[in-house]
Amino acid sequence: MDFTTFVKPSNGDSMATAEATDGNDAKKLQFWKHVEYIENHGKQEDDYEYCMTEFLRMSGIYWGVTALDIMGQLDRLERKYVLEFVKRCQCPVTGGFAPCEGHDAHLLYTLSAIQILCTYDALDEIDTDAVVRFVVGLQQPDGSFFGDKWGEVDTRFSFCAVATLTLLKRLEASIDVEKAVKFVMSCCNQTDGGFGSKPGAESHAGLIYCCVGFLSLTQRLHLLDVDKLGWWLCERQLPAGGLNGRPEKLPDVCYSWWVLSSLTIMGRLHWISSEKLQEFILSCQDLETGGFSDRTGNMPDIFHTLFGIGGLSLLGHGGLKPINPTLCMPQYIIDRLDIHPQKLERP
Ligand code: GRG
Repeated sequence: MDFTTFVKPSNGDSMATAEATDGNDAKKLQFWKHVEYIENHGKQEDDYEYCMTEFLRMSGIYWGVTALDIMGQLDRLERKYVLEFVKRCQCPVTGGFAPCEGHDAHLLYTLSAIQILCTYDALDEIDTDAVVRFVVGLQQPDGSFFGDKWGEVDTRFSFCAVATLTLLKRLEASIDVEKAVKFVMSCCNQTDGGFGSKPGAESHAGLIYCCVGFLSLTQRLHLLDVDKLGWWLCERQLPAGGLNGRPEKLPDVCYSWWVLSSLTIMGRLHWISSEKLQEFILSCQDLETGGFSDRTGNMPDIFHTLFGIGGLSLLGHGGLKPINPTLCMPQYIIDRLDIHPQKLERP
């Protein structure tokens, strides 16, 4: 697969090198450098890291497409080639999507594929009935979801299933929503109000996003202990401003998405210091190449780039389009689809 074809030919000098640099750069969003970083990501097909991440290529494209769209720069990618790649990854047998050709279909990449198709308003170009059959076939008698035919169960897959069906507008008419809710609630920990990957598993901000997002999509946010969970989530902010994913862990830019989106859905975004978090996120920009890393000074990657930009959008940073906290897609697309994930008002 030639990913270079996803990127439109450059029509001038590198914007990254043309952008002036000064001592305050780490405090400002390096907008054009990030745009160029995402464009270049698709050109590095001989790069070791790029090759080693083939198994998650579909999600990588979703991260890049979404970040560019939030920055108003979606037209830098070739729509036609992105869509051709996505369509080649739909499995003719199961109906689900693989991360790239030659791999097995999985719920994780099926959601990413549907998110990309929605962004390009191209759902009519694939067999959506087959996708619904794939998702429905993965629900288990206890309401949980396998990620694929190999049978791993995880609350991430519950989220991916309901998010995919919501985007296809087939949620109520397909799976057993009540049982799915019961399973997710069985993963809630009474001590901190958080959620883990399965019943009894430790609370983790990434899985909390999946479960809060799941409850937002199924209109069941009343089942949350919002004050207890909100308190645990805002305790994730460390003195230097960054957020970790559970106690005693290091901060990581990606929790700017998992924690902030959950707090936003619960109407409690104001419980953390926006100013200090923005400072931390901006300190994780690579001032030379663009892109965001997990922590200050580390190598950037496309995953942290989306979640850095997504976090800044949730915090209302200028120059970025609003992002939907439940589906991690630009709000204008969610509006176009006429989808309404539940969100609590600030008390
Ligand atoms: C549509 C945005 C979107 C997502 C789809 C797959 C998924 C749903 C969500 C993944 C949520 C998740 C589990 C995120 C955590 C990712 C991460 C950085 C895990 C690292 O965990 P550890 O234990 O790191 O290695 P810590 O930070 O705890 O030390």
